[in-house]
Amino acid sequence: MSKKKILITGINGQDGAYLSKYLLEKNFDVIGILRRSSSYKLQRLDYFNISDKIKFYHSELNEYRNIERIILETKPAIIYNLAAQSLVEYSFENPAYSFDINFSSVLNMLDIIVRNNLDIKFFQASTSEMFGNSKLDKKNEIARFNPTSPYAISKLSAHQLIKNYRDSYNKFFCSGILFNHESFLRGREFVTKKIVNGIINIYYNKGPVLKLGNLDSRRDWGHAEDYIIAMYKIMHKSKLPDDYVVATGKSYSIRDFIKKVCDCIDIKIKFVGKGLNEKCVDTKNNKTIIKVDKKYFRANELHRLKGNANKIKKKLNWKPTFTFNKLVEEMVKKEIENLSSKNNIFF
Ligand code: NAP
Ligand code: F7E
Repeated sequence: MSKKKILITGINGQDGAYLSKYLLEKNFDVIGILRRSSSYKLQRLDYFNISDKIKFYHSELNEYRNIERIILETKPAIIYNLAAQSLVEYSFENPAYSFDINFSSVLNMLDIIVRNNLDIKFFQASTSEMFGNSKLDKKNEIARFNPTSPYAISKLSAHQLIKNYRDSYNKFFCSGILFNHESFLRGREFVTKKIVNGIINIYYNKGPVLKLGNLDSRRDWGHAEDYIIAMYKIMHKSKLPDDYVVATGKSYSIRDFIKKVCDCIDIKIKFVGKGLNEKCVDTKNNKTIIKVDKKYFRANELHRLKGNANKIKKKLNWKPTFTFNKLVEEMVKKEIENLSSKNNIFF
């Protein structure tokens, strides 16, 4: 019997790499869409040693005709749409592009499936950013949306579209409302990877002082490995198509994250000063390791996020296996291993 084909957009992103590995282990035929680039782009898939097991197509996500050709040619059973302009701060600089990739491209793919009457299931990577700032402590699937960035608005539009197409055309289209999830494979512009990489470099490589923005915001951080299992369960174990919050239910500040990283490598630190003058200092030698920099503050901040994942826990028997401490410890350990390895990976 031929293997089931799965098409993944954003295959060389953090989640694309973890999901590809998982699906290959389950004996699926994995096909990936990459955007063309003048430089080598398969580092994350190479990290898992799986690049040669995947069939690649090249396309920008917003090239309608090319995406249609790929879908018609491959006829996958499921599309996991993981490609996105995923950096919140960049969406303030380039909202139109963020909207084009995160919303219009989703509309195009759904339209291609419906117009060609294809029997393809579709997973959309929705985001906790859609909730924005609100008084509700733990956000579930029916919490109010109040997006605070062009990124969040583009993702919310796509999220609503998934539901609309599911209801209108009776399709197996689902969204995972994913809270922040991290790993060693996280892009270095995101705060967790930036902190781990920055602090390890200072201590092992004499890197420059790390500059960060708002240290007070709080996030519900899980591990990417757990979150791609949630994606899999939503698409393979759910009888009916639906949307699910994926979260740990705990939240920590950026400051907490810094403290835990320093704890892992046995550095004693203290925070001194206030606001833009705040610094993080190594108490052993009084050396400044982190400075607050205005450049990394956003036009509009989402102050705190915490999710309620009871629905996916009950209906699909999913639960996170990584605690906050275990996540940070793994990120630190792998960053140190990478720095001391000859085949240093640079994302
Ligand atoms: P990521 O590491 O930033 O990966 C995004 C992928 O999308 C990259 O492979 C990127 O290609 C690709 N991409 C970007 N623009 C594209 C374009 N114009 N055409 C084709 N491909 C394009 O993101 P991630 O952390 O894996 O997240 C996966 C998905 O989950 C994203 O949709 C994100 O918005 C969503 N999400 C993530 C989180 C999280 O905490 N990680 C939480 C909620 C939702 P390059 O490799 O060429 O850059
Ligand atoms: O910021 C603060 C920043 O960029 C987290 C994406 O995967 O998760 C991610 O979006 C917090 C924010 O993630 C720096 O102000 C301080 O409050 O790591 P981040 P994010 O914005 O939460 C959601 C769920 C997604 O869907 C997104 O695709 O950290 N912060 N200083 C900083 N953030 C960054 N990036 N850089 C700093 O220097």
